Amino acid sequence: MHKCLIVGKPNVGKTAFLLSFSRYLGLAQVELRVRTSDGSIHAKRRSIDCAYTELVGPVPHITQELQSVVLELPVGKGRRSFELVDSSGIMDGIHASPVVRAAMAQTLEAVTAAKVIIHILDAAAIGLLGLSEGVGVIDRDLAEYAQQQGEYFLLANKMDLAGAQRGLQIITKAFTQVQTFPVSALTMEGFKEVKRHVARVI
Ligand SMILES: Nc1nc2c(ncn2[C@@H]2O[C@H](COP(=O)(O)OP(=O)(O)OP(=O)(O)O)[C@@H](O)[C@H]2O)c(=O)[nH]1
Ligand SMILES: [Mg+2]
Repeated sequence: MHKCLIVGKPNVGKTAFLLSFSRYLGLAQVELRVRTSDGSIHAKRRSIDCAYTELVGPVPHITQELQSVVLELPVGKGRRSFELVDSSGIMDGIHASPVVRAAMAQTLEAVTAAKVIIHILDAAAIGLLGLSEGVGVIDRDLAEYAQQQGEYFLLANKMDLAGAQRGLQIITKAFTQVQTFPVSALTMEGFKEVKRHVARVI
């Protein structure tokens, strides 16, 4: 089964996208497969509303492991399953917490194994902060690496917020080679285009 890995800096909306896209594809509940950085695996079933309350929030580094759901999309005359994998946020520099460092290492390892990489940026934050502060070295490095690895595209998230249009312009100028979809994990804006693209690459 194809794995689509969601990556990006902390707080950009990776987990919100995982859950919101699952809802968009018709799920009311998710069976989350959680893989911690020490290698243990467990599953948890939640309604999407409960999972959102539990797993999404404004503090960075909420997600500290890989967590995935199996989803289905119409492809040709049939349907195809794929695993959408959410990861711990990665950032520039070396974090003070060993737990966060281990979680980031797990994300980077997953990047090297993924065939489809969905890189999320916070368009509203980038609009506010501008190019040099808003787009991290880690974002540029990731784009360079992932483009050579396989299917790779960007989601400019939080398009529902003020400043996101400016952020989107900055993103498209900074990543001219990369297909970019403006989305909102809150309103599901842009999900139709993402769904069509994912169906092409899985
Ligand atoms: N307005 C708005 N807020 C969003 C959107 N997507 C996510 N958020 C908010 O952004 C914050 C971070 O969302 P998360 O999904 O937890 O971010 P994450 O990238 O998984 O963060 P880590 O797990 O810490 O790496 C939460 O407060 C979300 O409600 C969006 O499209 N629009
Ligand atoms: Mg998260």
